[in-house]
Amino acid sequence: MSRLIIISNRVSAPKARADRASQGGLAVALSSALRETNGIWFGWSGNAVDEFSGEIATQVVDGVTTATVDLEEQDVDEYYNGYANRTLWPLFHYRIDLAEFDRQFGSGYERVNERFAATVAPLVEDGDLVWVQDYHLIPLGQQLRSKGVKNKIGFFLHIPWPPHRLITALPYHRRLVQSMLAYDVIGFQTAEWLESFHHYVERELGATIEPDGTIRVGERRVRAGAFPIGIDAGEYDALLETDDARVAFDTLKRSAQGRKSIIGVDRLDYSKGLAERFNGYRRFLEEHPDWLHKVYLLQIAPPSRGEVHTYAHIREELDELSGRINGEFAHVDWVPIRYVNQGYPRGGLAGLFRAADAALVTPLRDGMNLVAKEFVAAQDPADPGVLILSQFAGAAEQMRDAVLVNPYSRDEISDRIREALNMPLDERRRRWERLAAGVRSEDVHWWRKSFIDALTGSDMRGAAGVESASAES
Ligand code: GDG
Repeated sequence: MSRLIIISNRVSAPKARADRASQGGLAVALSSALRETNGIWFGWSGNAVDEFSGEIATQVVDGVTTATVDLEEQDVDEYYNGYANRTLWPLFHYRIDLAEFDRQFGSGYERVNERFAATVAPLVEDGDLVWVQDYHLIPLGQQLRSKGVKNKIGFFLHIPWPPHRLITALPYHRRLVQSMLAYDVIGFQTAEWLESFHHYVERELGATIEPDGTIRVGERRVRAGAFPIGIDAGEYDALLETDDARVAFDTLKRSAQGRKSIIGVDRLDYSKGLAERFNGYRRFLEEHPDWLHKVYLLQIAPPSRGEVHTYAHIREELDELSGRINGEFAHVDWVPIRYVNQGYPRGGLAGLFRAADAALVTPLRDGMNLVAKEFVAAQDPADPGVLILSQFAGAAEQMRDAVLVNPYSRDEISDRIREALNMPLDERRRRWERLAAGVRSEDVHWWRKSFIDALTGSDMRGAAGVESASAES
């Protein structure tokens, strides 16, 4: 088996075996591939230093080798806070109004990608497979090629690929996309993002798309496919057995006092549609006074990317909105929204998911959305809760048995909440069984294997199967 080299912005340092439950599913899945192949996970350490040295710090924990490098303050500002989070993230989530185009950001982004390539290239040996993760590192493949790396290199984008007309607003968009032709395989979360990519390369780069998904631009051939990421469903079962999960489950059930509970768990990010969700829930309370006192929304929203100005703004907006809704509807013994602005341990979240009667997962745009899958995995098969899912989450392509909703419409959110809270047990079970079967079979190990198979053989059968399997379900 070829050795795997994973490169991502940050490295999720493996934890000792006893702490695995506190690690995310993605980190668990990638770590197991690294362990099996004796591979390396390379990325930024998270530290800022005065001067870039390219010195690599390696660590081996539980059989997984990580290699990290420090960046300069200016790199962090321009590449991470700047181009990645203030240019690409908003633009790729269809928020061109929030995207900032700044020459400094662009040059910082290219500089860091070049620094990553120069640092990691000497670690790459003949026969290694290199797998680059996400929007921070789009041009890395080309940079690696320029350092003489001839190995197979794959790229996976965790966020949406925007429609052609949107991405053309990005200065030097052609240069960015052209750099992607250096990869052997490019993976997207869904058939929709793949289709947008196809449109782009056909229109802007004069590419042709062959029936097996190969993109041909002149002499260059690149495979692109949809590889929807999943969760580690087995690990989720184990999480539900932890003390954290049991305590959280009991606490929620006890404090609900027989009321129905709806849960939302999202990083505090404008793409997650939190204000729209609160407003939709408010519409539900206005339209259905019979539900007052009988339901509440528990919204957990740990802060993210505090250094980016927009995130401070969204926090203020939600504080105010939840305060206003609670002020308007609450009584001494009931508040309609419990808004928690902090993170929870993973086991605790799993217990809360299991205790809830419904989940509102209503991003305005999301590459996939793993919370939707975690909620399904956490349910009691005998009495499962209902997943209300945005039609604009990548997950909606696979999870057709969720209650799908347009997250921009308060009326629709209100209607779907009513539908979920009134849904008879047999329908809840029917929907959940199909959802759970998908979450279990198309899990994170399946995702990793389909991508790696595609990269090794550059064999796209796994990816093509994804699209047809999803369409049938
Ligand atoms: C990107 C893409 C894509 C949340 N709050 C807490 C907590 N979480 C965990 C969830 C889930 C993860 O964070 C969030 O994953 P998502 O998929 O929902 O969203 P992004 O962070 O935006 O991830 C996304 C993903 O990459 C993978 O490709 O699905 O579309 O945007 O696992 O449970 N975890 C803990 N405490 C919290 O309070 N421990």
